[in-house]
Amino acid sequence: MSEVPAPSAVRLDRVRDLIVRARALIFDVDGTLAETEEVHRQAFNAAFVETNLDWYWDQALYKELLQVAGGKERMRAFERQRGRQPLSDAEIAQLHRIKTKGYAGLIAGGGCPLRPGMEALLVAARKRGQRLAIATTTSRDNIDVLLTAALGRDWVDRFEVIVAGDEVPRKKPAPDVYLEVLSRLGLSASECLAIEDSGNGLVAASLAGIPVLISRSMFFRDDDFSAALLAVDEITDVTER
Ligand code: XBP
Ligand code: MG
Repeated sequence: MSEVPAPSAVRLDRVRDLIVRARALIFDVDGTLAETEEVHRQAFNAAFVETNLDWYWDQALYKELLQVAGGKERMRAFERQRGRQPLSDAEIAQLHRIKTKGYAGLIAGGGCPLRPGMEALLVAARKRGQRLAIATTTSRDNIDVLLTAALGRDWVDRFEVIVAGDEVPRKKPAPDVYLEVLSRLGLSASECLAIEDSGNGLVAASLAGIPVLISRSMFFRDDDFSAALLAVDEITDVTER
């Protein structure tokens, strides 16, 4: 990947200003709040073993498959690639339930810490009176197990609006989850700031008209973030002077 030029001081200041002025900060979950996709990958592979499927997703393959948002949709896309006898929707749903249970066990067992600077940003935003929301493709159960481990049981009190993947008709890169968050907040897109990690997330928030700050994550480093306000390696690159 070609070296990405460091953001200019002017651009950094502009984004810092937007972070503190936005009426609401809207957070993606996987890859953004925490580096969870490696845990998801392990949970998928454990589910394939448990159901005697001869599927195995190594990191290179998972990186490709992650272009498809949504675990059920990702398994369906993988199946199409293999051109084998398709699983029924009920079998895919059952496989996803097993995977989700396994993910919960991995997170509850070992946890997956929030990325550097994320909790401090949540605390600072609340102190400034900013409204906080979540717009994610994953399930509410997965959000709960991750943020309970990372922030404690009262994590949910920090977020005024939470919209999960299956609660809207279309997953990212469609804007549905972000449009639903804006509607429930009663705010316009330009009053908010979305914090994301992937190209699909950038497209989804941008289609909803929301400015986007990217915190690059493990599997999406090579995505095109040219439409973002700014792309940084860690949120601390912009929140900590
Ligand atoms: C990332 C996703 C999810 C996870 C797996 O969501 O695309 O599908 O990879 O979780 P985010 P599920 O929008 O938070 O980055 O198996 O529950 O889909
Ligand atoms: Mg993400």
